[in-house]
Formats: sequence, structure tokens, C-alpha cells
Amino acid sequence: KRVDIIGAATAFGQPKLGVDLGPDALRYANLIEEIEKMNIEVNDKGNIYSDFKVDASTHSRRSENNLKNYEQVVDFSEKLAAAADESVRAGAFPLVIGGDHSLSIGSLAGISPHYDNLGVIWYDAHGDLNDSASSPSGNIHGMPLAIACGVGDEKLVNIHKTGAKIKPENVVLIGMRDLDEGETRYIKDRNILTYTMRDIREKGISAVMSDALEYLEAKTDGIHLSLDVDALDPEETPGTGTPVGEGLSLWETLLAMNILHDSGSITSMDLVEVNPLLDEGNMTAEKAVAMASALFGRKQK
Ligand code: DIR
Ligand code: MN
Ligand code: MN
Ligand code: MN
Repeated sequence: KRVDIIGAATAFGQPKLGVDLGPDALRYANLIEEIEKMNIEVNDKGNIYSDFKVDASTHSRRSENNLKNYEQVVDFSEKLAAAADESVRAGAFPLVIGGDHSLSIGSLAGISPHYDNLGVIWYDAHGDLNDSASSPSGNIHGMPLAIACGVGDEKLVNIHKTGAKIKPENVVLIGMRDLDEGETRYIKDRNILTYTMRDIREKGISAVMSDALEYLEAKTDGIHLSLDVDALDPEETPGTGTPVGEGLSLWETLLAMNILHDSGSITSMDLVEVNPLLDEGNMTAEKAVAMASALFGRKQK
């Protein structure tokens, strides 16, 4: 299957500048060449940008509706959804590279209509399950999974296609260690399958991945992987906007990606929150490329 690279050059979902440069940092780290080595055809579709320009003086400003850069995120999400939709329609595997995690509003909106029951693996330190009422920050990158489940601002929920894009019972959270109160409540109310870092330390990452796959494969017709590089420990991936300690190692994540590869069940992916302006050299992008390569079959030694 051909892989379409879609660059989601957006920073509007969070306050720090530079995460919009993530797609190019990943290309400089040889993302395309490394996937091609697996004998996979890669089509780099370039970057998607909002019509709005970043204004450094207002970028991190609070807004009245507690949704920062709201118009910008709505505009960007519509554009990205159209590109992701077109890629699945053409029979390709969309690999959406970010960019902050608000891009998943658009990627899931574009991808999910092609499935009856799209599963989602959310590999992240955070649940990204806030709405404007529960969000302590007003940063929309803390909300995309809730929005995809149909919870939150009306315009954001109805991007590309009216209503919820996925069902909470088709979601698995992996790597959780920084959940807000409203997120914890939503997870409990909807009984979302959740693996915290403690669960991963107790069970091991390979059992967690197998259990997650078994849970989703039984009731979905495709599985989208949304990988936030802050799932890893900040010593591994320092180039990201909201690092949280006690995270996954690179080795564990490569193993997790190999297990997902071997399942043959992953049908699309987001690779998000690489911020080269916060990085040490380009190491976070380089490790993110290793993770994507492992998902496409590069074996862990
Ligand atoms: C926090 C942080 N839960 C928020 N979220 C992040 O702002 O809603 N998500 N960093 O990736
Ligand atoms: Mn995230
Ligand atoms: Mn995160
Ligand atoms: Mn293979």
C-alpha cells in the first residue's frame, strides 16, 4: 500500500511557536527515505497551512470562549480533513505529520467516514479529552479526541462531516500520566480502555499492545494510530511542547510499533508534537522517524 505523507504545519492548538516546523524537521530526519527502505511507495503531498498567518504577539493569548486560535484551528481542520479524505479515497495509507495534536480533529474527520467503526489508539502522556469547559489551558491540542467523539464546540465537532467521528468504546489510551479532572471523569463515564504508565510498568508494553489490538480488532474495521511524541520520556524526546516525566522509552515504543505492524491492522497514523525549536539538535524528529519506520516494518533488534 502506498503511504501518503501529509504535512500538518500548524501550531494553533497550543501556545509555543515552532511545532508548525515539525513536518520539515521529520523530512530532514529522512522520514521518506526510511519508509521507502521498507519497499513501500511514499508520496509526499507537502504541507497544509492555515490561511491565517502565525502572529507571535497574539498566538498564546486566552480567548473568551476558552478556545485559543479558534478560527485558525477551524480553518486548518477543514483543509486537513479534505486532504486526509482524498488520501484514503485514493487507497493510500495517510501518515499525517505535525504539527500540534489539534491536527487530529482534521485527520480523524477526513479518515473516519471511510469506515463503519474506526478504532483509535491514542499513544500520548495526555488524554486530549477536554472541552472548553473542562480545559485548564484553553489549548485546543488538549481536546481533539473529545471532539472526534462528538464532545465540544459545535463547529469543531462538525468539521468535514456532521457529528461524532468515532465512538469512545473504539478508543484505547496508552501512556497516560497527566489527565485533567474532566478527562478522568469522561474516561470513567464512557468506560474508555486506558493504560496508564503504571499499567505499562506492571504488564509490560508488549502485553498492553496485544490486549489493545485484541480489544479493537473484534469490533472495528480499521485502526488509526495517533502518536504524540510526549508519550515518551522527555530524556528521549525533549523537542516537544508539554513534556511529562516517567514516560515510555524509545525501545518500548519501537517494540510497540513492531507489534502494531505485525498485526496488519493499522490503517492510518498521526505523528505529532515534534517541535524543532525546543529540540536538542534534531533528535526528537530522528526518533519519531524511527517510530514510523518501525510501524512500517523495520524490526527492533
Ligand atoms: C492539558 C495538556 N491536558 C490541556 N494537554 C496536552 O491543556 O488540556 N496535550 N499537552 O497533548
Ligand atoms: Mn496529545
Ligand atoms: Mn501529549
Ligand atoms: Mn511487513
